[in-house]
Amino acid sequence: MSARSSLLHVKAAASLSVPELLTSRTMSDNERTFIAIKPDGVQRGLIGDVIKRFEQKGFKLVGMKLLQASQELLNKHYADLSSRPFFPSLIAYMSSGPVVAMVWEGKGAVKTGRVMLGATDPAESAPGTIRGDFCIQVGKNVIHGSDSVESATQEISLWFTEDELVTYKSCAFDWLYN
Ligand code: IDP
Ligand code: MG
Repeated sequence: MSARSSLLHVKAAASLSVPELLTSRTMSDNERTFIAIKPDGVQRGLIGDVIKRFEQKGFKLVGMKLLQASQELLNKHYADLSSRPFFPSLIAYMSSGPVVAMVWEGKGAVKTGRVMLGATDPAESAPGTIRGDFCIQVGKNVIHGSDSVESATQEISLWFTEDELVTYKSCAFDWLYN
């Protein structure tokens, strides 16, 4: 780290509150992604398996709720797919039962989360990924994950209010990051 960037870090740290310093909220390890276990994943008893994978990877859970998603929420969530022929069946699928909405935090959480999910079509998803291990068809592919940092920000604000997200330091933090 150069003297200048080191000085900038000191200046940035000086402007933080103690909780912010404790949780390193200025560092890149605070990237957040929106993950949702879809109705088939909930009904098939896969909530624990999905959470376990994100936990054991080292990501930190900062928000979670079980909810029946409204059509309005789902129309907004999948707005970019509204012209696709499968859109009506996608909305019907996503509103066919409760979903588990989660926010996971950690360095590279968006990109790594997508790798952990596997390809959209389970027929193409590698073994070892969630879709590769737990499902068969694209119309019942168990899980959603944000595809970019920008869409993660937008999806998190769509599904969660700020006070539903928790800022804390994981006891594993110092064993996960240099
Ligand atoms: P992603 O979930 O991997 O980001 P997207 O292309 O954003 O994939 O599609 C959103 C969701 O729409 C998929 O996860 C899947 O549930 C559904 N979907 C995508 N393509 C098809 C299709 O060809 N037929 C039926 N459903 C589809
Ligand atoms: Mg997508």
